[in-house]
Amino acid sequence: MQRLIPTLRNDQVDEALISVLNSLSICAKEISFRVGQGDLAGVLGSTLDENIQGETQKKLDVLSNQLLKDILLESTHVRAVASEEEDGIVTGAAEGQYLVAFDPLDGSSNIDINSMVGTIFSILPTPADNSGDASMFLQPGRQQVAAGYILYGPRTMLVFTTGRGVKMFTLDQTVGEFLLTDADVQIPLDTEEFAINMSNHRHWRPEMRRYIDDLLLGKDGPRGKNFNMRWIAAMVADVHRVLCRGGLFTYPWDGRSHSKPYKLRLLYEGNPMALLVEQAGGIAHTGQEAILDIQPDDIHQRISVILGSKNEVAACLNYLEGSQTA
Ligand code: AFP
Repeated sequence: MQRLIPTLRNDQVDEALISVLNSLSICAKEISFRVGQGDLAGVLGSTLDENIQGETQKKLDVLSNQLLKDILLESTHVRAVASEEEDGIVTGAAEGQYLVAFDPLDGSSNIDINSMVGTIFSILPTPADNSGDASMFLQPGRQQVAAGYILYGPRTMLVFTTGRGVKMFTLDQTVGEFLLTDADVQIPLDTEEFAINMSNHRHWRPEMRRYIDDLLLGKDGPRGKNFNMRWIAAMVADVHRVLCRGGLFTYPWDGRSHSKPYKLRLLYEGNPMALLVEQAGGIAHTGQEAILDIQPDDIHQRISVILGSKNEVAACLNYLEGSQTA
């Protein structure tokens, strides 16, 4: 099986980007080890701090964030990083060609129960004006030069795209190498599986409630077939399942909080996952527009997400036709 760097060279990826992806793979091995140690290394539980999102930080959130910052900002190819766990951007080499936005440990609420978590990353080109401030990151997701995630599950997997399709690598713990295990990921066009946090049903727009209610009616309803539901409460794991066997994943608009009607972040959750899904033949949408077309106005901006199997996302969007915000 092919290793990471030869695979990237086969795809004619430029050496600077290869170096950044290799830095991410080094972080992945260390985080994988720490996640795997859990209580044995005293890294479970929460800190006394909150992040910019107002969320209590888990010890592993902070550790993973620090590790990614340290290793990425050592690189002369990284101009700056933006993180879910950082209020603002952290600048690096003035000559760095790339920006890296990341969620260091997505699914933190799963850490203490030994469920799946992951690191999500998005790599953007440093803009020509190279302002050195957060505005550098405010680029539509279509500008990403690479995006992906590391999933810390029974197997540690590195999944990413550099714009030439989606590849999956599995960490061989015996030699500490990521080996290519899927060279061309394709999302099935149709599915019988959906992923949503059903406890928010009463807060959704009526059009989204009707779409989900029709899924639940199964073959007795207008869809004419039965559906199954999965919810891992870690986007990285739910999207991995969609890439592996199809499905529809959504975290739609809800009226719980008028200040925060959306849950998922654009820069380091929506955009990287949207690039992967589109590269694998699926659709990634907000209900109003393709996620990759959004012009960001803040590095921690949140959005509605509907992504997965092309024909099922299209069916969902038909229900939402004309609704203000899905
Ligand atoms: P945490 O990282 O705070 O656990 O949040 C994970 C997440 O941002 C995303 O990965 C999940 O899909 C979603 O939140 C889960 O949200 P619920 O807690 O509403 O299930």
